[in-house]
Amino acid sequence: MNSIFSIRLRELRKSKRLTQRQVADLLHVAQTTIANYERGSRMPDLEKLAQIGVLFQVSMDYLLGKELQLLPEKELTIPQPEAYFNSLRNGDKSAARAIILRLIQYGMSTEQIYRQFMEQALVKTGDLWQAGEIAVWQEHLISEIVQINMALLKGARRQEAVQSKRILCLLPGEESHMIGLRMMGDLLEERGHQVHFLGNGLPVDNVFEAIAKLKPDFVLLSVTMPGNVSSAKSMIRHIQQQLGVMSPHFIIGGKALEKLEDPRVQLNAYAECQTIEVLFSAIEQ
Ligand code: B12
Repeated sequence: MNSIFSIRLRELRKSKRLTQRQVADLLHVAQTTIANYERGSRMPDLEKLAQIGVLFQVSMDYLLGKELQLLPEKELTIPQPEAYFNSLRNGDKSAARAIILRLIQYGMSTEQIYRQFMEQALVKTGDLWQAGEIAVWQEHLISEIVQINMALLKGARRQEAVQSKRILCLLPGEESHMIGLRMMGDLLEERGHQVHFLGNGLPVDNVFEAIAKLKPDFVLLSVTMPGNVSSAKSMIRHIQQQLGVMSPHFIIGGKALEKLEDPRVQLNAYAECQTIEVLFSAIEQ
């Protein structure tokens, strides 16, 4: 086993005043893995070794025992949204992942990464799709990589449920735009709420069953395509009729609602929100 690697990892971790747990969370591994690396009883694979290098801004050679070599200047600067978009457009999963890891390392919040990198890239994708410069398969690929990166970020920011509002997230009717809602759910979870994401395509009876079993305080619905507003409306009406005063509060959001006049009243929802700040205050007031 490479004892120089274990010594260097320990030194680097201490110099950054990080605990083994924090490093484990950033690298998306168990704390025991880091303990084993530092004990010299286990070596990381190449991908993890590269991530450790990015995390501590040193080369892989240095980690393995060569002279100290700092990472090249370009790898030390904060990645820009354009670079992230380009990695998505090229379908370059590992470049996209490396950018997200660097943003974590620079201490950028999940909300900032979601807003400034992912949402911006997705909106740009939509504009290019409309202009005929991006095909639907590319739009699918980009969405897929973004969701993989979101899971990476979520793993790095594990959070215990402490605020204890139970929240169910789902999409009505034929709606398949789920990234915005996922972002809202992740940010609520990071804040300590208990969130379940049920995704799309669930018939109303199934949603009813889930609500009866999970007993959420709030159900979050997202509607992007105008044609799905009526499904959201009938889902809310159906559940409210079945459960009466026991019905959870429905919070609606998504671009389709921006074109409606008073969507909250039209859909008989508890609140209509588009931003995380408004959502936090609706849930936590
Ligand atoms: C990715 C994408 C897809 C992916 C979705 C993948 C997935 N798993 O989510 C796929 C490929 C499946 C897809 C399919 C389609 N799409 Co599409 N898609 C997009 C794209 C590029 C990005 C959407 C996105 O994730 N945005 C980023 C998120 C973060 O933003 P957001 O959803 O707006 O959410 C924000 C807020 O609205 C809010 N929010 C959203 N929901 C909720 C809910 C609550 C409770 C709260 C509090 C807040 C909230 O939170 C977010 C934070 O800012 C958009 C372009 C765009 N401008 O958005 C087009 C876009 C939405 N799609 C469009 C179209 C036309 C389609 C298709 C018909 C054809 C196609 N392009 O393939 C199908 C229809 C599918 C269907 N039945 O739903 C159009 C819609 C036009 C319209 N209004 O009628 C757009 C705008 C593209 C365009 N420029 O024309 N799409």
